[in-house]
Amino acid sequence: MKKDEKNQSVNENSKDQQLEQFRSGHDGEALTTNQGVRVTDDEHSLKAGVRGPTLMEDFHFREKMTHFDHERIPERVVHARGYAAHGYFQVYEPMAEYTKANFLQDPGKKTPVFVRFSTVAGSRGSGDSVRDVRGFSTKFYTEEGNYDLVGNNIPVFFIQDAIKFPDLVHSFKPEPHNEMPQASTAHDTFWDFVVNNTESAHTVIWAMSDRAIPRSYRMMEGFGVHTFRLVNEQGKARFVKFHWKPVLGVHSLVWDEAQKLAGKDPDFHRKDLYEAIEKGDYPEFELGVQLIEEEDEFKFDFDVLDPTKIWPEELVPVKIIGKMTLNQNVTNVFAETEQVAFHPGHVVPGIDFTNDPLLQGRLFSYTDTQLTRLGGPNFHEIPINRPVCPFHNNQRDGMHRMTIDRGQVSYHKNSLQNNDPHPAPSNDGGFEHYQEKVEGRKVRQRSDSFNDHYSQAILFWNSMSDVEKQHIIEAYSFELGKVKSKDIRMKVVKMLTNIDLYLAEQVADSLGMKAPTDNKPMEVTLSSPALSQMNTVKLPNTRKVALLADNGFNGAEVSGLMEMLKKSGITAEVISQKLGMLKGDDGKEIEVDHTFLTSSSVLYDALYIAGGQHSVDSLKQKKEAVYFVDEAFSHFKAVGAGKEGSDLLAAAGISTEGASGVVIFENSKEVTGESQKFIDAVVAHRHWNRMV
Ligand code: HDE
Repeated sequence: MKKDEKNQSVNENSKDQQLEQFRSGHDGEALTTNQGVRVTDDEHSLKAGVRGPTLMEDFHFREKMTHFDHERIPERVVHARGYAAHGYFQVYEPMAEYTKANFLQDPGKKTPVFVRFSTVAGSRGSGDSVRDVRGFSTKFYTEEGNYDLVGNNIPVFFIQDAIKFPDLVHSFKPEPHNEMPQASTAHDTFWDFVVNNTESAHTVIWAMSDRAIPRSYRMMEGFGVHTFRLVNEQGKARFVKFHWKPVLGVHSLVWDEAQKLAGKDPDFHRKDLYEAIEKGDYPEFELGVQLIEEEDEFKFDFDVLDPTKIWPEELVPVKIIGKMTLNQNVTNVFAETEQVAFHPGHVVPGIDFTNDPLLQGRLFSYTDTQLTRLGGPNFHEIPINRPVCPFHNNQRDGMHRMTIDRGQVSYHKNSLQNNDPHPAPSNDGGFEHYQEKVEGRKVRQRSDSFNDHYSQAILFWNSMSDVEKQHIIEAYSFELGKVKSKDIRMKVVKMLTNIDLYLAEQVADSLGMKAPTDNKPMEVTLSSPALSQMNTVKLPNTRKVALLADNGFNGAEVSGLMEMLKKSGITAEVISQKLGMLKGDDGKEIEVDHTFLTSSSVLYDALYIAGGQHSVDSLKQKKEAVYFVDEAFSHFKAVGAGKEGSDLLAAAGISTEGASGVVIFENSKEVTGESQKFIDAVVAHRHWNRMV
């Protein structure tokens, strides 16, 4: 069948319809064994006498226990902790000028996608909010096959050659002699690796920035990191870097909050994603491409093949080409999120590789790791991994083969089956590798053009606001404060003198050391405003406000506020001393969502203290309420309060006089104007002026 005739019908539901064939519900069904035999009793094993030994012939017991004994599969060697969702992608306009990839041509087409977000270092059960790079993997189920964009939320990587990946990972994983610390780079071996592999300097400063503690998976960028190629129908290729831009902007936690969240709610990010999708607040990301003409390969002061370098957006603009919407949670986390197998080598015609030595090594690693993790070579048949287009070849057998291949023939070339399945020429959809000219000697070397390890670390530092710089200083200070070796601490400080002397001095000072004075960073005057989160999009949508109240709260004010928040897409949850109903001063009741025991300010973006003297007086007596307010304020969050609510602020030692992001509703009957001020304060996300 010609490519054009087959499967032009891929739409946003194609993957879901395919998965539906494998879904199983058990409502109203009798319990059976895996052989389909009905089971009479699932609580008592078969015994010789009520107090006697269990009998081997109890096939139900044996089968149940055996299956349970083998429920676990190896977790991913990196990116073990993750969460995923389904959605679709739509291109804004045909991209034929740049690529022949079919899913990038028709703005009316919705291509199904599956996206998995992850942390890198932690085990499968580790906390979501730890300081780490985040994985951002997208599988596009296109009619030309699966295309995987397996990226991160940081645009550069720690190393320049894949051969060093096992070393990098060994250094940041828990140390082998005591298996500590979990999901953290704040230990000796990681920093030992850093100082001995200075190509890491740029990515490390990103990892020490607020990018490594995202507020939500929905609020972080994604990057393909490597340089790939887009190839059009005429065979013309261009270098490309891929970007995902979150419609909600790029937002972060503060470090104290991130650490507390790891205990208060280790599922913070997965819950956020799951709940947003359940509520219909579908996360959206725009796809952007940066393009460099092949003939401009050597025009820049970075090597386009070096994965430790960005292409500053101000130099090479990001062209926004489409949007991805995540609109469906998985049915079963193991079947989908855990068994999904991404691979940067899964490309479709129109997308191709470059010689980035990190990418080249990845092309080997991803299939290889699935062989162990998913138990053999047939993992492409697992429902979540199947393409939505047909696939045919002469590969056969292996563990867990599900396809029942008809016929006598399983080889190419053949005459017994008219040479089917037959290769397809490129004009019939066959993948044709870009014919890059390559020549060279076999060497174990790196190009000299990869030698600059610091200029873009400096560029990143230059691009940060003062607040972001302070956070970076604190992050290095935290991590190195946990490093036991003074020698390694000093070596990192020395390394920092190649980025910025103030940074080095401040970190050294926190470690009780003096930064060496015999070194100076190279001159880099460039900065990239696009790198600072201060310049990101700020929206009210899906922000979460904790509303502190008790009996006697100001009813008119609270209902007016709630209405205004809802209109802006902000959710409010009522926090009080006990669950149940609270009665307002107008006799109306509201339901309490959480108590001070089950909740915490770190779970919210902002705080509102309901007015009403009785309510406020009661909360003032409760040290948990006072702490809640104090903590939210100290995390720079918007704080609103009804007139009497300012008493609780005072109890927390917060002066409302000119405090940034604090909005007092003086006239609770006129909530509209005050609410807008409060909403603006929430939208601002953090009120950093409180730092000074
Ligand atoms: Fe990966 N990486 N990686 N990586 N990576 C894996 O594949 C590897 C790298 C990334 O949600 C593994 O299926 C090597 C860069 C993500 O399932 C493994 C190198 C980037 C995920 C592997 C890199 C990534 C992985 C482990 C150096 C950003 C999670 C389990 C050359 C562009 C995918 C698995 C998911 C997972 C190898 C570097 C992103 C072992 C050898 C650079 C998002 O194959």
